[in-house]
Amino acid sequence: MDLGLVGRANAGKTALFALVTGADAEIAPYPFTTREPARAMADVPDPRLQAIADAQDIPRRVPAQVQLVDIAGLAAGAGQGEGLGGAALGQLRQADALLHVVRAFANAEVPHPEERVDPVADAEAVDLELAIADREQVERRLDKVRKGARAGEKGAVAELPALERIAEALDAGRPARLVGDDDALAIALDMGLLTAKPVLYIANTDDQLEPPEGLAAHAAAQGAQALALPVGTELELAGMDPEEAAEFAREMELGETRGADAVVAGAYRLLDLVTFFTGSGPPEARAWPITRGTAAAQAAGKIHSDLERGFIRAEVVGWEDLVAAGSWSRAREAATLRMEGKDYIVQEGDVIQVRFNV
Ligand SMILES: Nc1nc2c(ncn2[C@@H]2O[C@H](COP(=O)(O)OP(=O)(O)O)[C@@H](O)[C@H]2O)c(=O)[nH]1
Ligand SMILES: [Mg+2]
Repeated sequence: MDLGLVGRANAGKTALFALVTGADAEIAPYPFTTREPARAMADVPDPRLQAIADAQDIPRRVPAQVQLVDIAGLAAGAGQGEGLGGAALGQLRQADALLHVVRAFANAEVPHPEERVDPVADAEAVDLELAIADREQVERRLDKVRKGARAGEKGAVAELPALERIAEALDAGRPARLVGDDDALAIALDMGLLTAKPVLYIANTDDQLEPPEGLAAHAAAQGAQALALPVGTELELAGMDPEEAAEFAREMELGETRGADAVVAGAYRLLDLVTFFTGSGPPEARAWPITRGTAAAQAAGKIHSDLERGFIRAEVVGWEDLVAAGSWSRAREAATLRMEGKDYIVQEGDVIQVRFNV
């Protein structure tokens, strides 16, 4: 699952990328230090995984992961200070969701394209740029599909009204994710339209833990959510030894969980995945992301193709019942563990052991 970073130059995209993935990245107050898209994985924090493993003394815990993509800046548009452009945006079409980093920190040493800090205006500028790129892409597709529809091609005839609705939404200043009907949204996502993707706004603050006034409202109007993260401070904390960092976080009243975890957890929720677990005993408990509505046999195939091919049945228990029971055998005794067949739709938080034969 790919999360693409967007935002104006010097908003702190690369800093967030480094914070969340722990990857070395060049963070500098010059636009366009990022040339090739950088990619790195981040673990998705999940207290359920820890609880499942703790309850059964399972040493190895393998969290779900997401990939962050920090796109290359472009020379074109640099004068306007947008820090994004056609080709760079193209690198985001594959992303499953976007993280939109918005500058809300003051630091005068870090140049701002317009020499002011205005989170809502910045967010609007980037969103407009995304919408323009989408609109151009829709227009190109419309040209093709209109021709096809005139020639009586079935697919084109079916697609045309949906495409027109997407164009209407964009022309009215609405992102494609708010087009309002499922057919059109599916087409928009399939085309990789940027404004169709789920997005999480991240206000890069000095130390505030709430997004600035107006940004949450802007996010809501875009069919999205916003959170705040003092990326600079969090990066400093990440560089300290854990005890020192904990002390510092207490003094700064930054809360117990580190903010980067909240970003990854929030982004993961955006993807609207279902998480199931394996971990019926040592040595390993693991979280597995699947699309909503996946049947047990296909879910087993995520673990290993043999498990799908030779699927007999799945033993399934809700993670809370397993934790309460303390072990797989006690969950069976307590009758909270049940047998499910290959067509069972895997539910959020299921812990699964697959019986198979190949
Ligand atoms: N004071 C402060 N500076 C930051 C923060 N986040 C990033 N910066 C600085 O802003 C500059 C640009 O950050 P960078 O992550 O490269 O921005 P990008 O262009 O969006 O990738 C760097 O000098 C960072 O150190 C922050 O939260 N607070
Ligand atoms: Mg950067």
